[in-house]
Amino acid sequence: RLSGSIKVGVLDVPFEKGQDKSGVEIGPKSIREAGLIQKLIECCGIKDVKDYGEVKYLNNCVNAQVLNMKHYDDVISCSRELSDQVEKVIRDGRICLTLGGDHSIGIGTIHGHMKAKTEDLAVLWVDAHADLNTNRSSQSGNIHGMPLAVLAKELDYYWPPLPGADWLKCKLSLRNLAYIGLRSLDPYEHVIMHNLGIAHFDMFDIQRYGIDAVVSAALDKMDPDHNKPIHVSFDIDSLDPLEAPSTGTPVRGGLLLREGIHIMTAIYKTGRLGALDLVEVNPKIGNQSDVDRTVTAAMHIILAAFGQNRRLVKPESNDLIPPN
Ligand code: NNH
Ligand code: MN
Ligand code: MN
Ligand code: MN
Repeated sequence: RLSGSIKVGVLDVPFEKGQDKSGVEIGPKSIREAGLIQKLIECCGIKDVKDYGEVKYLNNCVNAQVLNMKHYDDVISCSRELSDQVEKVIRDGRICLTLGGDHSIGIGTIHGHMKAKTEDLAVLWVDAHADLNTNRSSQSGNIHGMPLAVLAKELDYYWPPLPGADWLKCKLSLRNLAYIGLRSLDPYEHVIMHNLGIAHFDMFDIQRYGIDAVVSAALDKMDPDHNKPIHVSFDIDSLDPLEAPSTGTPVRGGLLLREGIHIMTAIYKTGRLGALDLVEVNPKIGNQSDVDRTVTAAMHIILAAFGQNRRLVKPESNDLIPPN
């Protein structure tokens, strides 16, 4: 079995300052308490899972401010530390599984992955939202709606100087990015998306072509030669709120869990997954059953990425239950 030789490193980022709602910082804890590490071993057959614990940061650019970027200093300080941690996990020869926290942590995880391997990463962003706002296009000032614009080579020119962010050197080419699950973009995000020709597959595409064809097309677009390391950033709000109600900005009409699992299985099969982020699980939203449903959905997504096989297999013996 392929997954037997995989090595995994798990990182928690209990960070919530990229958005307004309290609770997303306990996402990592809730996913772990549902048995994450044990399940990676038992359900995926992974023999080597290392726990890197929580990312802790010191606010090392206190009071640095940028127009319309809430908690700018915290986000930048946390991203810097996270980038170093992700780099370390990957340099240890492991696939880095990062548990968020809000989606602003995508800045640090992708940056760290690029530092460890190459700027030429393929990034699959599974989300209801594009997270492609600059500080001037954002209508909320929440940085969890901006990580890809911060990282994008092609959008460098649209940013004012970013104090305390001189370490943020690697940049992602938007040609290496593909989206699945989009259904809620801000006006300017639509413009960037189509102006720069970013590969995107929305709910209409999924309904029309089916999820299997959509993942293959996404892989072809972001990585035409099928040789790049892959980074998947999975926002739990890509799933339909019936599947994952406990999240800060639910949008109805989303992915079925079945489709989310199929995406991750396809990624696993490439053998090129380098890092996975699972973000925006907020256990303070909804009742206990909503939270359980959301956490188990997140678990299925993660396990599929690490090779859990849900297909029916032929039994070893054909003997029926013995008669009385
Ligand atoms: N586009 C909105 C914003 O920038 C919402 C972003 N919210 C998310 N993104 N949950 O995944 O504020
Ligand atoms: Mn997001
Ligand atoms: Mn989202
Ligand atoms: Mn379009």
